[in-house]
Amino acid sequence: MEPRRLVVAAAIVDDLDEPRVLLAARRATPASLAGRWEFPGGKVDQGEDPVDALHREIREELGVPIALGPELVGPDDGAWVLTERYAMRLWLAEIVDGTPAPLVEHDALRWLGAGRWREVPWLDADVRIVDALIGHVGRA
Ligand code: 9L3
Ligand code: MG
Repeated sequence: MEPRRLVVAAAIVDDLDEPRVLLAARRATPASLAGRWEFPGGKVDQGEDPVDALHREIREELGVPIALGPELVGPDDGAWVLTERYAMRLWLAEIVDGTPAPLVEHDALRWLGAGRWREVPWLDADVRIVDALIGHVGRA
């Protein structure tokens, strides 16, 4: 059995010190995931540092630089198992400059206000991470 491929993603919030608003991205591709919402991010390349990969992915996907806050450590060796093929690490983040846009594999972005972080159909694998994030920041 192959080890799971590592995916990195960002929980982009309005303010790392006091998160109220969370950025969700709607997948346009692949067809099996289209229409569902996720934390933006993607696969770490061979030999690439995970944090470097996250900055690269968010620049590619949303066109903006981010600053990272704490990692939301998962229950599976610190990661979040998504599927048989993928495990994910996720960091809180905020945008440093500019306005994000759905450039590559998303067709919509939405800022979810306080109390509304569950109000989009997240990817199945991301649902429990949203719940953990809400617990972590102590608000939704
Ligand atoms: N995935 C799940 N939740 C996420 C992200 C960024 C990715 N928040 C899953 C979807 C794909 C796989 O991980 O099956 C690889 O992601 P990508 O490289 O297609 O973004
Ligand atoms: Mg991606």
